[in-house]
Amino acid sequence: MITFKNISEKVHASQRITSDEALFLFNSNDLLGIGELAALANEKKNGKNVYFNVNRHINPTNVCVNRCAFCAFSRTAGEDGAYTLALDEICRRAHEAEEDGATEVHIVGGLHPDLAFEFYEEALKAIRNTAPNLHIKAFTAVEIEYFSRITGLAIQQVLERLIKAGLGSMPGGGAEILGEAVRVKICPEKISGERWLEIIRLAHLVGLKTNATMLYGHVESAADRVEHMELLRSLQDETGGFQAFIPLAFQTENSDLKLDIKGASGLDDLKTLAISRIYLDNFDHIKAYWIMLGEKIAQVSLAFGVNDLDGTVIEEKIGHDAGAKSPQSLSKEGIIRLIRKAGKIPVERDTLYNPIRNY
Ligand code: V47
Ligand code: SF4
Repeated sequence: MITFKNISEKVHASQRITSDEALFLFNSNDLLGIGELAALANEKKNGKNVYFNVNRHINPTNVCVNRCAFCAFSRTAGEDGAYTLALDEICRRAHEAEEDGATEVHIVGGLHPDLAFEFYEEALKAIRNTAPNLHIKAFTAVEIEYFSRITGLAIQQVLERLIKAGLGSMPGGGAEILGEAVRVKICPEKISGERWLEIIRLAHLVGLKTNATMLYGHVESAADRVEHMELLRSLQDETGGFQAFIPLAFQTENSDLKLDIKGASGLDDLKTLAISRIYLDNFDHIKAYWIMLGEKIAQVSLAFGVNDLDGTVIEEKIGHDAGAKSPQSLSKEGIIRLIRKAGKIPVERDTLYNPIRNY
C-alpha cells in the first residue's frame, strides 16, 4: 500500500518514486508535507541557489496553421492582429537585448504557411552577426517538425542547418500534455506526443540541450500529468539532454477551450511544481515561469522545490494574449529581490546553467 511515510522515506534516501506514488501525492491535500519533500529534494541538488537569466523573448510571427484550441496568441494569415516581424526588426530586438545585458534570446512562433525555412536560417545568422555574444535558444519541437515537412529535409538535417546558422539550444514548448486523448481535445492539429519525444530525442543526440514544458490546468487529469512526466523521465534516462522542467499554468482568456474552471488554483500550481521536483529525479532544474504563475506564486514556489525563475523576458505575448496578469518583464533587480526575500541566493546563469554571478 502507498503511504506518505513510504514516499517520504524514499525522498530522504534519494530514491526514485513510482508513478503511482506521484499520483498518490496529486490526490493528497497535504500541500505542506509535499512541499517539504520537494524542498528537500531540491536542496540536495541545488542548495540555496536559485537561478535566473537576463533574456529577451522574440516571437517572429503569430500566424499559425495549427490554431490549437488553447492558444490565444495565434492567428490565421490575414486575420486581424496577425503579424510577422521583418528580419531587420528581429535583429534590432536581439541587438538591443545584448546592449541591455541579455545573454539569451528565446525565439518561438507560429507555423507560418508562407515563410520559407531560409527565413529562419537567415534570422539566426543575422542575430549571430549583430549580437555575437547572445545564446540563441529557439524553436520548439513542433516548429522543427514543421521545417522538416516544408523542406523535405530529415529532422537531423534541419537541426544541423540551424546549429550551423547559430542555434544554441531549444526551449521546451509544444509538449502540452503528451497523452493522445488530451491532445485531440486541445491541439488536434499538433504533432503527436510520441513525435514530440522523437524530435527531442534527435535534438539531444545532435548535442542540443532542451527544456520540457507541461501545460496544465485545462482538461487533463492528474493521471495525464503523471504519464506526461513519466515519458519525460524515461527519455531523460536515455539522453540526459533536458535541462529544466517547466509546468505552464494555463491562462484562460481568449481561448477556444471553454472550461468551467478559471485555470489552475494557487494550490494546484504549488503542488504541481513540488511533485515534479520529487518525481523528476533526473532533472537538475524545476523552473517557475513567473509570466504564467504571477510573481507571488513564483516566489512562494521557491519554498516548494523550485530552483529557477526563468528570466527578465522583456516582452511576452503568448501568456498575455491569454490574459496573464503578470507584468511583461521583470528587471534583473526585481528578480534578485524576489529571490533574496525568499531566503535564497540569486545566481545569474547563462542558458546552459553556467553561473555568471552570485548576488
Ligand atoms: O507550447 C500557449 C504554452 C508554450 C498558453 O523552455 C500557454 O525556457 C499557458 O514553451 N496559457 C510556449 N500557456 C512557451 C514555452 C516556454 C516559455 C518559457 C520558457 C520556456 C523554456 C518555454 O506556451 C506553448 C504552450 O504550451 N501556451 N498558450 C496559454 N493560454
Ligand atoms: Fe500554433 Fe503553437 Fe499556438 Fe499551437 S500553441 S496554435 S502550434 S502558436
